Amino acid sequence: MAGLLQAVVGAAEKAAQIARLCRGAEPLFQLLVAEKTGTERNRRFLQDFKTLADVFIQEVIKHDLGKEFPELQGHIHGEESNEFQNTQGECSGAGVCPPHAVGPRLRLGGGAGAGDTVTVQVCATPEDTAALLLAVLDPEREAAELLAAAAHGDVALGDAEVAGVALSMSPQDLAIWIDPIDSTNEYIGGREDVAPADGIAPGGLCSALVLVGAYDRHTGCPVLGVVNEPFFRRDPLTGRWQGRYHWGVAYGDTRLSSLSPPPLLHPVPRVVLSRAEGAAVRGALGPLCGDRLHFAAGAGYKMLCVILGRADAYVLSEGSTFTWDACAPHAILRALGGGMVALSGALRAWREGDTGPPPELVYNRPVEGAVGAERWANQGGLVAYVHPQHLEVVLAAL
Ligand code: 2IP
Ligand code: CA
Repeated sequence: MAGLLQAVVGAAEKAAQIARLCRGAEPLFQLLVAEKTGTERNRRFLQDFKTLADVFIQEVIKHDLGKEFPELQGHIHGEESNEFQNTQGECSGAGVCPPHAVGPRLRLGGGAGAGDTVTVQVCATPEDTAALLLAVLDPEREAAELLAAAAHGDVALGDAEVAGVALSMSPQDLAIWIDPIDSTNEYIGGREDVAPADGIAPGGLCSALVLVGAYDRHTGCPVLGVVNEPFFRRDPLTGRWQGRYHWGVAYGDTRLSSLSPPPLLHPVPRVVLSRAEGAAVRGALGPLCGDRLHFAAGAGYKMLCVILGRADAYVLSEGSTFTWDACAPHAILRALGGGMVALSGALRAWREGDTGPPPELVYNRPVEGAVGAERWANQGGLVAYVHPQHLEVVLAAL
């Protein structure tokens, strides 16, 4: 299929541009940080504009991919529901409705009356999109217009390598998971001065990522992933944020990536954990890893650390990540010869003496009996790795 990779990379890049715009354009930035600053502006808006930015970015990706590949329409999912309402009612958005999307989410601006629901989406023209956004943001017309213009703008990738990749996958066999902004807290916090340890930043703006992954509708296997770092570095001349992106394809025997597999340098893995990881995993991995144990914010960022070889494994004991966090990085890991397994299943197999590769996470199977976002939790934790040797060492230690 010509152009799928280019379309996903392009959509993620447009998302990254909007993420930068929300921090860089004053009318948007004021809204973004309103919660923190406690100004009058604040009280008028939500629980937050950040949710709107997140939802809108997701809708932009959905719109652009669906337009180019109509076969994907109805199969592009994301973390957020795109319905906004100002009543106590339950979120009725199609698709995933995360727990924090339940209940009043955004106090609607003057453009919509009490009880109205606004379905945030990209319309046919920038004017229509701005008008729709204004129903939520009124009277912040400039903010609505800035967002609409960015959504309808074209992204010039200029990436000959990406343009040259023709894949033998057909879009009617694929579906998409989007995390419009992973590590939202760090995105809002906006810290730029967090010093990395061994190349791994414990937090800060650099851990906010756009994640877009495609999986096989039938097998649930991740096949194509793009991880975009909107805040990779500031241009030393202009002071503007510059991003970068990474991609990978793993389909049949095809393995392609913008990156080379990181070399196996040390038998003892450098492991990255959530700062919220529990005592059991910390206690088991501490003696093994010593000063090779690191902590970082952002599920996607920790997976990216493994992709880039800054860490050899990301271990998580809880079901606190979701399909949209893992699909894109997982596809890249597979393209590099690694993978992502459910920790609980891998440990069970290990203890039973099963020496084969443990089953990897899949993306088409909701958790039975679960509701809302929990349907798509990566239950039983996970291990992301590049080298199977490191996976084994981690499982043995746990
Ligand atoms: C979050 C975000 C958090 C992560 C959590 C994700 O996604 O990446 O940082 O927790 O698992 O679901 P932690 O930082 O402890 O790894 P989002 O920011 O999109 O809600
Ligand atoms: Ca996320």
